Amino acid sequence: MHYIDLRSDTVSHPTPEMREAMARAAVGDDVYHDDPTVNQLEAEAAALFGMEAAVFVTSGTQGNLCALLAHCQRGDAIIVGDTSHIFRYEQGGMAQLGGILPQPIPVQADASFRLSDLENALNPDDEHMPITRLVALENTHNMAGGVALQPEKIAEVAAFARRNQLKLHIDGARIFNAAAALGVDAKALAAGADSLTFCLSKGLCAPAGSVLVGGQDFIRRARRARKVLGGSMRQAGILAAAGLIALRTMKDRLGEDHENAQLLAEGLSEIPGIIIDRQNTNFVFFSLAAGLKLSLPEFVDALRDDYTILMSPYSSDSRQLRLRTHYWIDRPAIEKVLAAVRAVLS
Ligand code: TLP
Repeated sequence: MHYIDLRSDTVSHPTPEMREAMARAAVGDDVYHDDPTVNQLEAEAAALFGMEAAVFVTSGTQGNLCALLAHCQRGDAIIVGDTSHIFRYEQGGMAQLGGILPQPIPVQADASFRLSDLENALNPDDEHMPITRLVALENTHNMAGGVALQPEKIAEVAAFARRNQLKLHIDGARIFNAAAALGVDAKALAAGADSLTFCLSKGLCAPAGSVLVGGQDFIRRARRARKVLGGSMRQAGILAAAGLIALRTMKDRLGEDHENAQLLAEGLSEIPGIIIDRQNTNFVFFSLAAGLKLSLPEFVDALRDDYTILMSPYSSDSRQLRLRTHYWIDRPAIEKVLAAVRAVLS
């Protein structure tokens, strides 16, 4: 059955070109640094962000955790957004596996941090307190509705980090969406950062994998962290081959997904009973109006069962839904979704 799947961009499948490249990929044992396709992916990824080195990891979660383990010691603290993916949706891996204490601060609507919040969260040099070692940003910001963080805001945090001898890590799971939305080069969004993770398997359509970029010594430590997390793969060139296509051809078309998200939001806003909450990049958040007869589960079930359209409720206790556009959601699919929502709510 063919579904129009708007639950996330993680559901995107590899393209035919990726499958072809995967079948033909030259491979070796990546734990011996012998896989030419992985090496190529890492070299291209590092160059794209103006960093010295890169390591191919299994997922965004693993990339972020490898970064924190490589930057911090047990007992260190990091300043992180209270709605960030690292803090909320990665099982507290930093604390669970790394003995690192998260110090959450509020994330503003534009995904930035207030300087006063950063300053208040920074521990003084006092033996009662953990040593603050790092600040983590997220771009685009998932819980802030997919908003792209502006380079000037990144620069402010980078300057704060430098002044206080902190490292700056960026969870750039969707950094190319941010670059497309802001009309800047991805490198500009890594300026001042010590490390950045980006995902190949979200809007870029690769079947699996993320890349962590940073300095040479940092990446050596991150590779050790990846090993202990069980993330070192062998003939991983099969996956990296899809990643190379993602980097070379898919990152530059993400603007289309943003246009489709905008069209979707515009169309939905004209349907009685729908309230658009936020639309940024490839994200659309909307709510069902309180007066509707239909409950949120009934709405989601009707779209799935009668129209083969998949949507995710944002949380079980709200009437909000979160949609993401991606490569496999084209204009005709947007039209079908709008017609289906109109029919379900009529
Ligand atoms: N996010 C997923 C879910 O985990 C919520 C999604 O569908 O959006 N950073 C950010 C900003 C993310 O949104 C995600 C995935 C990750 C990191 C983790 O990536 P993976 O799923 O590859 O571990």
